Amino acid sequence: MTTRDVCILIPTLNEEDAIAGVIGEFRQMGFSDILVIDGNSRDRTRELAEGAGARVVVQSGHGKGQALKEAFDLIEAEYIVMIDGDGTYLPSEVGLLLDPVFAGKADHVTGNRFANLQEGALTRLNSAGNKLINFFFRLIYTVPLNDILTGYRAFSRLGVERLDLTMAGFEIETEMTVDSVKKGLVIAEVPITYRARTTGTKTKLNPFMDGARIIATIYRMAKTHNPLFYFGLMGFLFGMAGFILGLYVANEWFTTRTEHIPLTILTALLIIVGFQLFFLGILGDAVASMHREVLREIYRNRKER
Ligand SMILES: Nc1nc2c(ncn2[C@@H]2O[C@H](COP(=O)(O)OP(=O)(O)OP(=O)(O)O)[C@@H](O)[C@H]2O)c(=O)[nH]1
Ligand SMILES: [Mg+2]
Repeated sequence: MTTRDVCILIPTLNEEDAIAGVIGEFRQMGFSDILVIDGNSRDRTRELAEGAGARVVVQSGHGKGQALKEAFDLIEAEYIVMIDGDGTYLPSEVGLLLDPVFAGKADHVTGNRFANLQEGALTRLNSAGNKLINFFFRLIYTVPLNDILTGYRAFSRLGVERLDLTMAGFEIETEMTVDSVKKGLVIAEVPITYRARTTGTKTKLNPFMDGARIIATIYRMAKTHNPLFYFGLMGFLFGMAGFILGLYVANEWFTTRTEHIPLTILTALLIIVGFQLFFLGILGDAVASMHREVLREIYRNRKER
């Protein structure tokens, strides 16, 4: 396994201040297969990337997710490293990410930015948002990862081929992590450094919009992985609404003997629907565990052959 088996994949959108430096460092370390997938930058990103020795492809659609998906289909290398083009990750740390895939110990390696977070790298809002999202992820998927949104990752061929990616925007990192967990790929997390952006480069991420989309993605993808959580949470909300309404109706009856017939019916309905959703969760959970067993068996057979 050498640098020749690796493709360095860099998504860019208006990164003229940082891109040449990132590519240059990888070239110096001996990586020659460098693919920049560009989102129609309006600055000199493409020209500078080519000048620095990368192959540049303009993505056909929009968003970081669409770009990475398109690029994955173009790459034939045995190993893929993806890294942002904004200079916030250190190319010199690529070995940390590649070691576990080279050793065959993992199919997907994520760089944990919180291990060495430099000053100004994440705004307080982004840091809190990241922590919340990671907490929410661990709660649903029960996998001890600390930085699921990291942009510095390495994949083995198997890892890339088994992932089914659909997200166009910044939900792509979430989808990569969650889908890997679902497919039972071995994920390894390694500590990395995260720097502040190079002066001049601008973030494309909207903390509120993208944060909400990411949380929605984590929850939505739980439907098949942790149905008890997915349906249980909905059931709990319905049940709670019914319970609170019920308290009100009962209180009215005991204190003033006022009857609220429609509200009483609504209370009963809410509680029944709540329980039904909860049972749907239990049923879903059984189906999901059986599905996982089948997948594991198929996977084992494939490896033995
Ligand atoms: N091809 C392509 N690249 C994109 C697009 N949007 C962002 N990128 C690149 O994806 C990488 C990550 O984007 P950033 O805006 O830095 O987002 P981030 O790293 O999650 O957020 P920050 O913490 O603010 O840096 C950068 O290299 C961007 O240039 C896009 O629509 N298409
Ligand atoms: Mg960035």
